Amino acid sequence: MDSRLEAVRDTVLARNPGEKEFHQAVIEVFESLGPVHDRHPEFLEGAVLERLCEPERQIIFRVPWTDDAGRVHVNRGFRVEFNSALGPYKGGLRFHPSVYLGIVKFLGFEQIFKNALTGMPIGGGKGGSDFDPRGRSDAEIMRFCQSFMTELYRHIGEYTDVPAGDIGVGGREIGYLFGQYKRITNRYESGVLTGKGISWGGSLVRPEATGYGTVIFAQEMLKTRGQSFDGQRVVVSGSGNVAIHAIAKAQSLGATVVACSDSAGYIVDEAGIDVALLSQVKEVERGRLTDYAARRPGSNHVVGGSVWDVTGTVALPCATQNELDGDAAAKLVSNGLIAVAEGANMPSTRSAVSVFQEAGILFGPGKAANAGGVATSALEMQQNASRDSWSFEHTEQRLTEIMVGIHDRCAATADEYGAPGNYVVGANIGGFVKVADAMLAQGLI
Ligand code: NDP
Ligand code: 2IT
Repeated sequence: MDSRLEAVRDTVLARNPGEKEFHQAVIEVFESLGPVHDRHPEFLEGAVLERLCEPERQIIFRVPWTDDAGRVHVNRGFRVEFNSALGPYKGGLRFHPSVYLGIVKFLGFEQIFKNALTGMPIGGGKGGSDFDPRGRSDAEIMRFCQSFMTELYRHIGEYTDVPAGDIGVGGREIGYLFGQYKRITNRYESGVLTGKGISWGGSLVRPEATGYGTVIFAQEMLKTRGQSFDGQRVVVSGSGNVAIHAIAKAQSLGATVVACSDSAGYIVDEAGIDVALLSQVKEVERGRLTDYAARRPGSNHVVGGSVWDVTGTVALPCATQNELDGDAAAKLVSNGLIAVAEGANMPSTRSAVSVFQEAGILFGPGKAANAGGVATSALEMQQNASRDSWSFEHTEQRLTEIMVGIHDRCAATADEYGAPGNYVVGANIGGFVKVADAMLAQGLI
């Protein structure tokens, strides 16, 4: 790392003790930014990095709720409003027991650069709760969402902060959150949340957008080597929103997706994952991958182990942070991998990224490759602002243009800074310069 940035890094780490995922995300970005500071001494003089690493506002709140038996539970709610240089804070809400401030800050920090790369007018933020939705009834989920919004509503708004989904938060939760926001404020403020249902202000393609976008980004990377998805053998992790639509898109481009996973294990389906069955099991029935294996002849469910043991030419990690480590990366490489695109946020550890890059694997980092979700959220905001709704084809076309644009900007930025083919450098510098310029233009903020 550039020595001028080391002191800033040390201060950030010391000021935020114990937040190891936030540290990891900060270090990964700083490692790319030395050359930018050679060309832009004004970023150092203006202490842009010091400011960028300190969220504009952090909100932590109590979320009390009752289960179906009348028992009281207390969870912790978070919203980190990280940076509004380019637009209102924008980013998802995650409901998962592992959520704490360090996770929300890593996600919010990544979101700043991702959102800048989309070219849309959106700042960066993230939120969530350590609430565990697993095994909870619809009524319990609703009561939790209503309690969560009873505090959150005073901090958000279409011009202020616009949450959406992430792990554990999908269309059902956005519905309950929107209903409670409307009830408290007495405003039908469509643009306050994205990922809404189609009949009440949502955008077509938003559910598919992250997974589709990840595959479109990977396809653009493959094209630079004269290849495509056609005939590739793809391994996916996760089996939630991002994974399911990544699988569907990859198969529509001629690939065979042979494996996907959840937190209990993985399935191998040599004939190619049956997306309709996977969606029925995971999205409609909210079941487990064992249910898929039981209903799909020829598929196997493997308990424990790692989905990355399965041989593939393209890997799409679409579950969670740090799910793919250096050993898994080495195994994938030795099994013939040619490309990785991150549907999840920071799924590859730093040593995994080094293994991929040293082996010359095409590697698309999450802040570029999974930006299609938030970009389509921005398209939803655009439709809400004009009280319009676009067709699936038009919206998908916009998503495709945005993803191709992100790919090309990352590639061009990497070339410009002497790191051809390095999408990590391209994404970090491309996102950073846009935000840094806007921050300087807006004075000391
Ligand atoms: P979902 O809740 O729909 O699905 C999450 C999937 O990941 C599930 O299969 C889940 O398994 C698995 N998973 C979650 N946590 C863990 C864990 N600790 N260990 C192993 N498996 C785990 O979430 P999404 O599909 O929306 O999100 C997946 C990833 O994509 C996240 O990193 C998210 O930040 C990122 N992302 C999401 C976007 C979106 O638009 N939704 C946009 C951009 C990025 P199980 O059910 O067993 O817990
Ligand atoms: O990580 C992400 O980009 C998301 N979870 C989507 C955020 C959004 O506002 O659509």
